[in-house]
This record gives sequence, structure tokens and C-alpha cells, in this order.
Amino acid sequence: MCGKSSDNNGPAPAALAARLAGAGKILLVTHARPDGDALGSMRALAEAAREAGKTVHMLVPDAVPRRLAFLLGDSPCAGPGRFGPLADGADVIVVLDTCSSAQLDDVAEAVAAQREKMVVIDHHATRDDIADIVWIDTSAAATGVMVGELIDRLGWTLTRQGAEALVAAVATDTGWLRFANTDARALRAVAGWLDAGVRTDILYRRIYQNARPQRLRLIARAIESLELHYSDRLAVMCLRRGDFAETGAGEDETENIVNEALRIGTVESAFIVVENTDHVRASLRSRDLVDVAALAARFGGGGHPRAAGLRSTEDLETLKAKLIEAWGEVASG
Ligand SMILES: [Mn+2]
Repeated sequence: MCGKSSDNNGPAPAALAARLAGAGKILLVTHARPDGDALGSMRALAEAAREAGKTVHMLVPDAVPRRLAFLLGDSPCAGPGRFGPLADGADVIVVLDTCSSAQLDDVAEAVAAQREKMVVIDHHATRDDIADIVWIDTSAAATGVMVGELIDRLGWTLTRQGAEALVAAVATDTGWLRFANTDARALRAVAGWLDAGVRTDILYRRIYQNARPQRLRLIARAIESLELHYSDRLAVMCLRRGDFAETGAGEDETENIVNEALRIGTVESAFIVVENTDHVRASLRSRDLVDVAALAARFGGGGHPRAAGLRSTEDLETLKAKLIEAWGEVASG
């Protein structure tokens, strides 16, 4: 069981707050390929906990994407090799924005060994049994919304940098407050953080209008690769190793490219299959018809019904063909 999940009024957030209030040393961990919600939530909780007198460390299981590194400010963020010593020294370990072992990459096994110290704050439906205190609220637009509520519950102080990190968390997970998960709860939370002096225009520019030319060339390659299947209802794009080599773009410069295909009116779901150095991965997006989290789960991945992902050891063409076939089964079923 990963069972003490609950809404905002259930026992999980109260138990989680009590654990954090009583801790002196806190280790914050988020998922591999961290996004704005992962990093923003982690930074805000770190800032607030430090203000409350706690010793806090942050850790990601792989690398921090350079376009989002500013969200961590000058706070150091450890890599997977430091998990052991930091976890041994911590009173509590908070896993943010995931409850999936697969998403913890190289630290997944070490996390399992620290189970009694682990607590989880997450809004994804995909979950493994990694802790007893698990606050999962799938109705929350972002983990950042939950972190803001937790900081309020604890009576901790959110710094302006913390508020900015939470606006970034919620805005990036909602497509800048456009996606179906955008709700009044998220907008009220963001409004409170704007009152703290956060400038969304500056934040937008830093996150979305700060790319290298190589990324735009990579987007062009992805769009050039577009295939449409099932009467133009499924869009599939690919990025191969050669696309990265020839454009000079990095493997961390693919974020959101999958959404480009949703510009097409007939498209119900969009996939991008990406060949990385040591594996192939896919990002899946959907409107209402198909639950892509369930589809990703068939391939060992997970996420949200409208936004999910997976990694595979198959080659790109094989994985692409299997995904296209699986979508057909789910969409017609
Ligand atoms: Mn999230």
C-alpha cells in the first residue's frame, strides 16, 4: 500500500507537517529530469525550512536543466552520488513531485533503504510504496500548490524567492495557467505569491524566452519529423541522436516540444520519442479521450492522464511502433 494519500483535509498533510516541524535536518529530493514544479517546489520548501531554522539539503537524481537552474538560486543542489551521506544525516527526507521509483532513477534503491525517514508530497496518480506518510493530491494543479499550503500550515515564512519558485512551479505545470488542471485553488495561490512581489512577466521571459538558437533548430527538426496516424488524431514526432549532433542542442533542451503538435485541431494525443545517449524516452500528451498515464504505465512509465512519460531500452523505431499500436487499442477500446 501507498495508502495514506488524501486530500488537503486528510491525515497525511497533518502528519507530514508534524514530521517537518520536529526535524532539525531535512533532505529534499525530487524526480529525475526535474521540471519547473519539481525544482520550484523544492526550492520554496528549502527556503521556508531554512527560515524556520532547519538545516536543508536539496538533491536531484540526475542533472538540473540549465534553463531552470535559476530556480535554485545560489543554493547548492547535490547529485545522486551524495544521497547516501545526506540521507544518513537527515531526520526526514521529503520526496517532491513523484511517488514513483522509476522516476527516482539512480537513487531509487537507496530511497527504499531509508523508508522510515521518507515522506512524499505529490500530485501524480502513479505511485509506488516508498513511504508511510504520503500526501498525494491528484486534484492539485501542481506540487507547488501543495507546498504553499504546507508552508502555511506550518506557519513558516515564504521568502520572495520562495514565492517566485512556487509561481514558477504552478505556472509551468499548468502551461502558464492554460491547461485543464488550472483551477481556482491554483489561481488563488498564485495571486497570494504575486502579492509578495513576484513578476510573472520576468519569470515567463526567464523560463520560456531564454532559449539558445540550438533549441529552436531542434524544435524545427521535431516538427519536420511529424507523422499523423488514425485519421490525424495521433501526432508522433521523433528526435534522433543525429538531430542533437547536427543542431548542437542538448538532451535537456526538449521540454514542451511535444506540445507543438497539439496546435493541430484534429489531434487527440501527441507523442515525441527521443533517442538519448543511453536510452530512448517518450513524452505523451493528450486531450480528453485517451489517458496517457495508463498508456505510459504499459511501458513502465507514468504521469498524469493528459501528460505522461516513459523510458525504454527498445530502439526508437520499435518503441514508436508499439506506442502507435497501443494508442489505437486504447482509443478504440
Ligand atoms: Mn508536478
